[in-house]
Amino acid sequence: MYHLLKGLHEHLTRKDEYSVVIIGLDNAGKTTMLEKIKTLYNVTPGMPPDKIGPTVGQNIGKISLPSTTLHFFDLGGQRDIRSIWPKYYDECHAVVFVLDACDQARLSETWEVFDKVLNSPRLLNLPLLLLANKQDNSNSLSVAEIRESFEAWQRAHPPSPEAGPSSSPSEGHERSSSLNGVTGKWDDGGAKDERMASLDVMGVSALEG
Ligand SMILES: Nc1nc2c(ncn2[C@@H]2O[C@H](COP(=O)(O)OP(=O)(O)O)[C@@H](O)[C@H]2O)c(=O)[nH]1
Ligand SMILES: [Mg+2]
Repeated sequence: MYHLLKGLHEHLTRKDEYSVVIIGLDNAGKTTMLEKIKTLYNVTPGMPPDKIGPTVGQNIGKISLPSTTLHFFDLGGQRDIRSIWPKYYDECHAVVFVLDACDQARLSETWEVFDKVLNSPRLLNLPLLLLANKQDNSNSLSVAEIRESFEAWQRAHPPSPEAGPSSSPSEGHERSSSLNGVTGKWDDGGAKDERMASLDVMGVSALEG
């Protein structure tokens, strides 16, 4: 009887656990964002913004909601450490890509990196949220301007047949896509187009919460 009740209790109080990776260029505000989330949802507050330095490797965080536990992995965004991102893709349930909406000088680099993420086969069917951070700054681009900027970048950088949908062999998986002989484009069954159409873009301020 005890085991039955214990099992029932465990079943009823069980929490689903999800992992979320937070990626984006260095200085976008990823760590500030995660620390703010910790402050908002945990008893122990996250690190204050003035104590946050560049992330080398990963910064982790966990929050408990009534029926869910979320594990966050905020990954370093410097060019030479972005290669660690795909190692987290297998285990994650959602991706948050943070960009600095004030840094127009780095938008092209941002889109180059973001496009690679969009093309990542392991992420094609996962929820992906694009956060246009630093909306508290009067110089920041709005969500509509960010969308336009990415669309313009995509028009200027059509996918090349040689490159394929993902040029990252380190991701290891067999691709389900093939080169379309008529359009000359990689055909992923429309998964990327669907993703673009339903892409969630949100304006936020990690500093102000
Ligand atoms: N104005 C403003 N600055 C921010 C915001 N979020 C982060 N920052 C600043 O951007 C810089 C980089 O933040 P950080 O979290 O280290 O970026 P990360 O490299 O993406 O982790 C820091 O100086 C932050 O204080 C924001 O929402 N608004
Ligand atoms: Mg960081």
